[in-house]
Amino acid sequence: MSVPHYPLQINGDIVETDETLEVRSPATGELVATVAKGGAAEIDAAVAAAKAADKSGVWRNTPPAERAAIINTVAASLAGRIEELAALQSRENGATIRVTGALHVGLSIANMQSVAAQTLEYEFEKAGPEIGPVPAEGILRREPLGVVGAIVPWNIPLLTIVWKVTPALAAGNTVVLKPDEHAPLLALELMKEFEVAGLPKGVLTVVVGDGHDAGARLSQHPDVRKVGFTGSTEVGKSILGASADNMKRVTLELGGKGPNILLDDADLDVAIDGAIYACMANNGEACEAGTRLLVPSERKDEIVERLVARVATMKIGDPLELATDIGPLITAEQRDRVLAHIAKAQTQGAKVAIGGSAPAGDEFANGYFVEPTILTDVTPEMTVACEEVFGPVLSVLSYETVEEAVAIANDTEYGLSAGVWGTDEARVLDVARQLEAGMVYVNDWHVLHPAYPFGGYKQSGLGREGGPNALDQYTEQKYISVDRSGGVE
Ligand code: TXE
Repeated sequence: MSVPHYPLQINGDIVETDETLEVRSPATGELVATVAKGGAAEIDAAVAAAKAADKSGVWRNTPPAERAAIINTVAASLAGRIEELAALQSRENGATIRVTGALHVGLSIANMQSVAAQTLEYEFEKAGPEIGPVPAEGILRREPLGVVGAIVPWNIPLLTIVWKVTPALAAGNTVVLKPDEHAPLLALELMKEFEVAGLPKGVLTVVVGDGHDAGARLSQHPDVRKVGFTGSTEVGKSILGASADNMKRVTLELGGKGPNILLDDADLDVAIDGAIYACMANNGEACEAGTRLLVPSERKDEIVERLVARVATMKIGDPLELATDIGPLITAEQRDRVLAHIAKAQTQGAKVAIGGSAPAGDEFANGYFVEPTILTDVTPEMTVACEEVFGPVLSVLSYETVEEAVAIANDTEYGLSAGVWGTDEARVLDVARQLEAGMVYVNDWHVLHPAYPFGGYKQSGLGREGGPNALDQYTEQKYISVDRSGGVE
């Protein structure tokens, strides 16, 4: 089978570059596609095209209903290709097919439809309250920002793209998107769909390239008015720093260290599965994963025993097989980083209850697999309890009182997600209200819904994506006052 090649496309022109990226399956090493790799020069050309498209008014003056219609057309095309695109994503980044179908592609489509619906209702301009004592009226407007940059990671590419690109386009902005160099294919497929749906040239451009080159240029570019970023907290800080020069608006979705509190009345029949799902869905490569499981000390042994029994049944292997629970991590570096975290945790006193290694066997020889791992006897000051691991590694910590559990949960610079399991509604909600996180899941996890915002407290980010105010993040507010005594009829 021939391997597809994706050139870049800037301002309607096909662009081949000096360097070609090979996108390889992290499960097998198989070549999935080749992609023209851009750098600062291609970013400059894409931003110039986006700026020209913005200035021409071709998109910002398109009626919102037409913009929404294009988004809906693309969402419908993606829905018609869901199995193909989910498989492409699984081959590219190793996320399992159940997750790429439901979360990566399925939820992305739902988000696009939600944003399209919001666009129809959005008050781009409305009359404000009367202004006294002069006979004046106010007008409130929401206007596009201009050129928007979107920089996204490899772990859940399409959803992190859609969270930025859809509201940006819906609001009338033009967009330059830089996907991660390890997982650019869904971005390129999305761009093709927008082109087919009739998006004018220059309005959306995808430039695949390295972070330090293409990404850095996009985040520093003086003509870019906003950057939406998902990735590491470290790079997020550099993007925030770069934004100061031209006062770019930023939305940042960064790392997490999600605490997951099992109360003593939690129903373990659901909570054990839930705790594993919280941590290990998407191979543990999720910023809002629940990676610190806080359990009442008197139930710790029982809980660990049940976690181990459940993890022992998990199937690790080919991400394209429906039965697979855990696929490979994205790169050898990420695998080694995760294994190093497990080793360091052990030197600091944690114990491996199950897993802990790269799996042995021929089927794993060419992939970057890590066994699903449960670490016990983890204490809050251990590195594994403080830093994002980004792999299928669940740390179990014990607590004596609920107050202590909440204190441990909140004792982190991250604040993206948190969870609590219990059967007394008043009690679980009381704990949920105390947790310092943008999303708190009660008796479940990963309940991402287009109607609700996604984003973090503290160093997990800035701003929110999706939710009811998705377009606010990609518009500037304007107030116009009209003084009737000045002769305006
Ligand atoms: O992320 P990076 P990496 C965390 C996770 C993971 C760690 C490292 O803990 O183990 O980060 O992953 C672009 N200017 N998350 O190194 O580098 C880069 O090309 C502008 C959490 O892959 O942050 C890619 O497009 N852009 C996370 C994007 O930033 C730059 C998802 C993310 O890559 C850049 C991924 C620069 N100087 C990793 N350097 C989450 N929040 O979900 C890199 N990039």
